Amino acid sequence: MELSFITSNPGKVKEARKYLEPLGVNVRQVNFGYPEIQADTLEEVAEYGVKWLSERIEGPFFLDDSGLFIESLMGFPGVYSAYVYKTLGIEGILKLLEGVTDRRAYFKSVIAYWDGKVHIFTGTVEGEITTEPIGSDGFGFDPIFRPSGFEKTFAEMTTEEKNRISHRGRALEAFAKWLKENLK
Ligand code: ITT
Repeated sequence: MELSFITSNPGKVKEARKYLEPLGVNVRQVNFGYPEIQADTLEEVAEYGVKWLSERIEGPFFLDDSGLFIESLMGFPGVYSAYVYKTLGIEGILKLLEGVTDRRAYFKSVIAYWDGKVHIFTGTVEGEITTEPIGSDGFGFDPIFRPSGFEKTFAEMTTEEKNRISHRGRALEAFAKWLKENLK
């Protein structure tokens, strides 16, 4: 079967394909902008987006709303991660954390799937923000995020390595399990 992944981010699509293609699901990237409302949680943003899209897009589809939550910044940039990435960027985050010793952070990913109603799948991964960007793979904040228990940043990992432990990998795993059980 074919599922549309509504996203502007090819890095997300690459990760999703690794999980869903083995199930026989062909993932098609559809770059169709949708409103990302200002809300307190990624779940609310994802749910609003999926409902808005359901009135404009045919067939089953899903989207992924993610964020980086930095403990010493009270969870910032969190739901504002896309905007902060585009404005402050990685260097801006490193500047905000200059001299800060508590560098704990986590990524969270919310996948919202629409098949006539909304199904939500989430995943998180804990780690820390490095003091400089390291690595050139992945996308977004990957060069400054080192998951707990690992020596490498996400940007130093292959897609497979990142998927095994990442927020999106966890959410995709739950989504894939659900698809397997429900698409028989
Ligand atoms: P779409 O909304 O079009 O899917 P986006 O890149 O804007 O793409 P999000 O709003 O979900 O996606 O992402 C918020 C920000 O967090 C964005 O700047 C991403 O680059 C970054 N981000 C999301 N997932 C990430 C990951 O796995 N590794 C590094 N950065 C990530």
